[in-house]
Amino acid sequence: MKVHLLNILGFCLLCATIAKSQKTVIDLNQNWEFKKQVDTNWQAAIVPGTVQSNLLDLGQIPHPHIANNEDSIRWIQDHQWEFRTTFGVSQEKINNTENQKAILHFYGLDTYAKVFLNDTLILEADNMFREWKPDIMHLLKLENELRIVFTSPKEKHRHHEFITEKQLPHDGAPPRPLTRKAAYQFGWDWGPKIVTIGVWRPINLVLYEQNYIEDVVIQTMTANKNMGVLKTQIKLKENISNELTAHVYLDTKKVIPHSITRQDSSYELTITEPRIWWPRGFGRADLTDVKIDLLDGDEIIDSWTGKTGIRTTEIRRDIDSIGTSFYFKINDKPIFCKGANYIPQSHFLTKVTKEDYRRLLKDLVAANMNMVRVWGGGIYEEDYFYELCDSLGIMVWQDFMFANTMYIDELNDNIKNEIKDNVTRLANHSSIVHWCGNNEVDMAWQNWGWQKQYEIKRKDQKALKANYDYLFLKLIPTALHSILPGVPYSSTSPLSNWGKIENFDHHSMHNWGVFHGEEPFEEYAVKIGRFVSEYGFQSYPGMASLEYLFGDQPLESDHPILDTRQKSYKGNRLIHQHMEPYFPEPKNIQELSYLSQLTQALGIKTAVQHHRSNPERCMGTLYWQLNDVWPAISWSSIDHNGEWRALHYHLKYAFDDPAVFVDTTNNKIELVVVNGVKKDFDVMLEYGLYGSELIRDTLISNAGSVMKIPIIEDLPKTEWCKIETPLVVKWHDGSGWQNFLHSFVPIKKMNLENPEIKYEIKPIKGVPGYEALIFIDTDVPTYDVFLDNDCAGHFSDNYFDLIPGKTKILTFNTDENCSDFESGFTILSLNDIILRQ
Ligand code: BMA
Repeated sequence: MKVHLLNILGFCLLCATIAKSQKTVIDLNQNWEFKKQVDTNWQAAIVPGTVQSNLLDLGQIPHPHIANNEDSIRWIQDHQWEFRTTFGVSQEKINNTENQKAILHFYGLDTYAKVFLNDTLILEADNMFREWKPDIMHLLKLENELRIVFTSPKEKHRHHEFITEKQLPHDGAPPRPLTRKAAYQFGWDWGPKIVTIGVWRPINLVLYEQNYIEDVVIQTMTANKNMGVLKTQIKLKENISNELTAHVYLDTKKVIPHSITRQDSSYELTITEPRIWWPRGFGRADLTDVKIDLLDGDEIIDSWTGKTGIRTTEIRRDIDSIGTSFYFKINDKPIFCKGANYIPQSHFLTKVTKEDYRRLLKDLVAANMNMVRVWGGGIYEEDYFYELCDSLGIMVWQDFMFANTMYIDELNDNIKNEIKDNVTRLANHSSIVHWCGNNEVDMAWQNWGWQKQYEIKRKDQKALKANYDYLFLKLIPTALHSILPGVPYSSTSPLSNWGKIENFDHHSMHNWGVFHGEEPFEEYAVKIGRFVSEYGFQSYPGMASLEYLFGDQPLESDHPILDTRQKSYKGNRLIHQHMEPYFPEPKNIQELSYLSQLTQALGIKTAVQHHRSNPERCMGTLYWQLNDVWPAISWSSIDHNGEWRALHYHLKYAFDDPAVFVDTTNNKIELVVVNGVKKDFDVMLEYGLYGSELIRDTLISNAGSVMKIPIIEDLPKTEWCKIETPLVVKWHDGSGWQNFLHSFVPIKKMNLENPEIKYEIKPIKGVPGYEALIFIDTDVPTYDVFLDNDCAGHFSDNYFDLIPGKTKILTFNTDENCSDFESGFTILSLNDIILRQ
């Protein structure tokens, strides 16, 4: 195999532009090849990339997201695979052996890898989440071959006693608990089993002479408008013999030089009148640019640049008059957290683009959320994910990657290094306000009967529980706090189990009473946790996803292909069970998609309403789940293709500030106006039964307030609960009128009329892309109007109610050329479906 000339040329160009003593970083992500270990033919590979992503690119496997293909690519994960590349290094660097140093920096190998440089073993990797930096100077030549041999997790653990003799709890494939690899890949109740193998993050060669800045951690100790104190830790790659100096620049202003006498040093920087970082709704998410120059005498030997958001974070878990609180304070201010649980966007992680991250987090913001939980069965996300959260003012609840199993102690050293790598990498992201040990491990161990289900012997139970306590109460928080002293940490989510009503008075809660407990949606109004970090309900994806996943099969609602997309033990029965009280029986797959999405939206909106209306009790609401890993029947509010489900549109209103709800839980009818942000609003309200004159009201919705306005006071519940006329609710908070219809009887029992919906489409932008304004009117109250089009694009609003005399104006936009938008435009409403029955 020939060393690629471009690598050498690229390297020499780099040499020319870099001061002699500074480090040189060479990207080694080109010219890769891969093959099954037993084969002889190498094929070109994209790195970072996995075996699966490369085989897909080469057209050698079918796409697992279509039809039953998931099964037909499973063989890949049972084999051993090799990747290789070559690279050149200049003569000058090799000869300069006295001062010259070299490491290979592997940002992520998935997972069991033996790495050979010029046929010498330099690394044995065994954790997908770790970074590796073997020293390779002694092996460097003018022409080098880097070869990585991957062993499959199944093969690796084939002889482990927890495979051959006993079990650990595992929902997916058995080696999952034994391996430090993203748990969702072994199968989850919303995703397929695709155990990837390969190089999933970049590889660089770093050449340096004396030393360089390996890590910088900046932690805010004090943040107020007068003063900010930043603890700055600088870690150098090598020990030092002579004193060095660090020059720190904040927003290009130089701060006092700091002398560095040790490999690890730490000092405090004080800034007057700092620009403070706030979460959305509480101020600007200001970030401060940081540059650190490392000097040896007058010579700059390395520079580090980054950003920091100056802010403090705190978690409050106090005994109070209700039970035990659980909430966050940012810059000393209690913040109501509204958001979603995030799962990995794909099994093809290296194919997730910056644009995918941008779109998803913008969608989160568009639905007025301020927090996202990176769930523990996935991955520590890409830097870019957190950079976006920093700049958008999104708070991140960061789980460590442990979920739904027990962990044996032989992993502990590996885990300790994993925590250090990831906390160091993520430490400077002001968006991360909370670190959490794991997802549902403690709760499951105590409540799910694992001990019996997996026939775990008493002795092993004791050892597993002891190691649980050691990991999540000692090892992980100690490692975290050794880097970021005092940052908010909780050992697990949830800290309290939904099984008993009194548990809702304490801690964090995953409320799975609705769904796993099959309770009706009304229970969301009664069971309100202190911080509800999970709750959710499933629906079918939109038609575009369904058409895609069906491939060339007929689109039928009882087609067996759909069974491949329902991974929950509950099956689809529960969706129908919760749909039945409110909506008619769907007659085809399009109605099934639409009605199941309205059912999901109704349930989750009920929960959000009651969580937000009771801030004295509840200070956080994170529904399960924001996104999908593939096109599926799932809990997500956004389909895998980026299309919003009805839930996401409805959440935009439910999470808004102010949000207006109708509450009938106290046997009276009240309008509830919730304002969770740091701003007062003048609100105009109009409400009343359709057909009667609407009552007009104005009020000031103060920052952080919940106002309850009794309406229709002259009728007892026995009467109003029979009213078949919709209640019209309109409000204006300075940014345009909004409205909805509320029905007192289940909507399918309402006396609805057939609407005549008129619309006008005004294109405002043409090729490339397409954008249009849409004006819509109706002649009778019309529920849950759903607009659709053949072009993949985004409607600014959807699944909305229309009130006669009130023109709805919205936009559609797409990057695609969509010349036939008008002919592909369709409108469906709940009135249409109910009247068609
Ligand atoms: C929660 C999550 C996931 C799961 C979801 C739906 O417990 O933590 O494990 O996918 O419920 O069952």
